[in-house]
Amino acid sequence: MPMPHRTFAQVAKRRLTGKEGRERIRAVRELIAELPDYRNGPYADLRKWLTEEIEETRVRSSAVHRDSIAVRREGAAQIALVGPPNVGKSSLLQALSDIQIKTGDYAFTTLRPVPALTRIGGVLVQLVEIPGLIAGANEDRGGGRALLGVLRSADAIVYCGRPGADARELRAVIDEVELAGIEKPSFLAATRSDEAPPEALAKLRADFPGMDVLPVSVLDDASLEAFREAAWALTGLIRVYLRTNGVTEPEPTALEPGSTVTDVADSVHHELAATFMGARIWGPSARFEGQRVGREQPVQDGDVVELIKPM
Ligand SMILES: Nc1nc2c(ncn2[C@@H]2O[C@H](COP(=O)(O)OP(=O)(O)O)[C@@H](O)[C@H]2O)c(=O)[nH]1
Ligand SMILES: [Mg+2]
Repeated sequence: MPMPHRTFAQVAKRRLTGKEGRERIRAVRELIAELPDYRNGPYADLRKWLTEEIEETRVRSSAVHRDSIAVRREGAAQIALVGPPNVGKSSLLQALSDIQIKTGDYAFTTLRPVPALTRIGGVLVQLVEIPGLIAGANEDRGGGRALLGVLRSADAIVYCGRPGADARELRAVIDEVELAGIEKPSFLAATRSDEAPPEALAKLRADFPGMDVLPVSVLDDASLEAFREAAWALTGLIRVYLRTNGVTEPEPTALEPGSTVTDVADSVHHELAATFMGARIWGPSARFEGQRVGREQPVQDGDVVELIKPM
């Protein structure tokens, strides 16, 4: 006759109290071994809870070393990727950059933020994977405070959720970020979308109605390109291509939103900003190609600008 599940839960809590690290994991394993082997119902719930305890204990032990995590900023903007374990964050980071990151089909493969540079329309942008952000992060569970600190300093956040996964996992992550008072431009990447039946994608959209949802798969280059452009749009930055003697430079200049032609000139040379006579402009801001504009003309993402230098 197995112990009633409520009694078992009490015994389990008592046996885990005050234990951390390896000792706690060993105690959890012993408890799991003692559980009756039901697939459903209260004993199955207990097994799930205990299994999660193992992961969370691991995260907590590694958290001792992550009180302050500084991710050195590189590139024109920093975008954090955050979501539950195993949704494909590392894979996405890897597909978008040329770094090698360990991935695995189990929880918490990576425990620290991992930065990587990706090129978006010729501009380098830093992506940072934030692994292991769990419910209770605001109380520093799983070293959550330091992770939230990284999110706070990012320019934008891409939430990652796998269609078909338990929505509560992603909800918990979003709740922690909101609880921390962090508000950034963001969208929801529906990861591993090649594996997702249309109903699962529709359900993800329904579960997170306030968010823009972008399906992405590391196996689909077009989806990766769409991801890059959506991530760029989050930064609010403007890419302007300089044109000199009729030749457009392939690498754009990244400028703050609200920039003008004078800021473009300033990015080339301060002195030029003081003396240039206006510009010709092609692209989204131009009423017609090669339009002549004044020094205060605002620029938009994708504009081509030829500065008119003094004689
Ligand atoms: N089919 C498919 N599998 C993926 C995709 N992205 C990740 N995976 C797999 O999902 C598992 C978890 O990926 P990982 O990047 O480690 O997830 P993370 O824990 O969120 O960093 C690995 O087995 C990956 O190979 C995807 O776009 N399509
Ligand atoms: Mg990972």
